[in-house]
Amino acid sequence: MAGRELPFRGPDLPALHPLLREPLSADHTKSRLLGHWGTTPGLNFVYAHLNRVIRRDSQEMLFVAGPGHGGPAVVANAWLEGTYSEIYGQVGPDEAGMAELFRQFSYPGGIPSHAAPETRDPSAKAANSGTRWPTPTGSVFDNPRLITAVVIGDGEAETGPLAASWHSHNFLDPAADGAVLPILHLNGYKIANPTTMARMPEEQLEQLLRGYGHEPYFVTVKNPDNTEQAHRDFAAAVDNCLAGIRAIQDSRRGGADGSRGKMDDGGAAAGAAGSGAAPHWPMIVLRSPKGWTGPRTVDGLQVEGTWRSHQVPLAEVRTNGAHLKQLKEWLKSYRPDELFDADGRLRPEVATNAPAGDLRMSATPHANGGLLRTPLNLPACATHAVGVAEPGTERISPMITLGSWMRDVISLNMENFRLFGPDETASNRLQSVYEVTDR
Ligand SMILES: Cc1ncc(C[n+]2csc(CCOP(=O)(O)OP(=O)(O)O)c2C)c(N)n1
Repeated sequence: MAGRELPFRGPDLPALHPLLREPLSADHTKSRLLGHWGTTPGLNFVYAHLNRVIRRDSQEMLFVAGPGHGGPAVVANAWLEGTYSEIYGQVGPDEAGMAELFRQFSYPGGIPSHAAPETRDPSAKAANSGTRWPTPTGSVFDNPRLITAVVIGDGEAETGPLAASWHSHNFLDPAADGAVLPILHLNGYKIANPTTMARMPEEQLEQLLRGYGHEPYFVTVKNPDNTEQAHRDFAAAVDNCLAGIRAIQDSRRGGADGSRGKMDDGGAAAGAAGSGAAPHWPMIVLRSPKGWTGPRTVDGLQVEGTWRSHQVPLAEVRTNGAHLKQLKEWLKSYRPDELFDADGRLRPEVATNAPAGDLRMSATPHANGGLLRTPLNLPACATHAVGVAEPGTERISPMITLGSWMRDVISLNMENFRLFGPDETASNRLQSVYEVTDR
């Protein structure tokens, strides 16, 4: 996979010095600044914590970023884990590679500022707020070892598709399927306005989420400077969620034949945690400041913890010396020399925080259909052909004919094909499929 070229290389920039080993000057920056900072620290925080449990438990996990505008987070983590360099050989795991990564981010011939399918690192991701929860649910169907973590922005949570997605766990069978771990990220703002969920009284939000069938664990970053507290609290919440997921699954899997629960028994089999009661799937509500760890104020106005951090918090670094100085201080605050060695490679003690090989969320085969798909065994259409001696004389339903072909497709591919529809399989005349599969 190494060495794949990007299709087109945009204009060259003056040398970028990502590790700030040269004094930062205005022409080390791009003329057009583009990207979404506000959501990014939250995504990084969650990603790092998931890495901890992946390593501890050898847990297969998939990461879905509902706030797909936080492209910097998913791209950076794919690079830090080495996956990005394995795919794009010219973006190596060193200072030169980092400079090229920074150059190509949101730049002609490079990669989009949003997490996007055309960026070919295989981490699961989304570019559009609100539309992605079906991805995690689908990813764990018949995938009992997988946990898919999905970060949901509070702005995204106000969209119709996302609001409907809270019900999707009702389609999961704890015996045969994996689990989805929703992480509702209340950073308080969408693009330019406050969000409703972040302003609900906590008790009301808790009742709402319980009503949807979840067991919410709240983590609140009360003091943005006290990152240790935040890390401890979030780690405990992740541990509680994993324990809760395993308890639900164990209670349904012990001695079970692994077959799927049926929805036509009133949902009891699909939702039961042993006793027949529907389980409350664990989830996390993370309240953290938007743009956490970024510039606290700019030009006398609060930025961290407000909507002003949504995109580019320091927009005038080329023309405003105070902004440039703040940018330097901000970047230095991450102490790059403690993270990277003289060649710009991640220091081994830092690199080991990420899992290895296929357990890396950026490399998981669960997000790479090209590695997992197997061809369908398709019956010949001709065996379902309908003889029409003369046009307009016979009454034959094309949908019923299609249904009998679909029946044969299902019976030949019981392990890797599923017909999925909310309600209209029979009313759309595909009922022959019920000869070989349950509703
Ligand atoms: C379907 C869709 N509509 C609109 C947008 C434009 N958009 C980009 S960011 C954003 C706000 C997202 O807010 P939130 O989910 O709270 O994310 P965060 O605050 O973490 O950035 C919107 C509406 C989008 N990306 N997708």
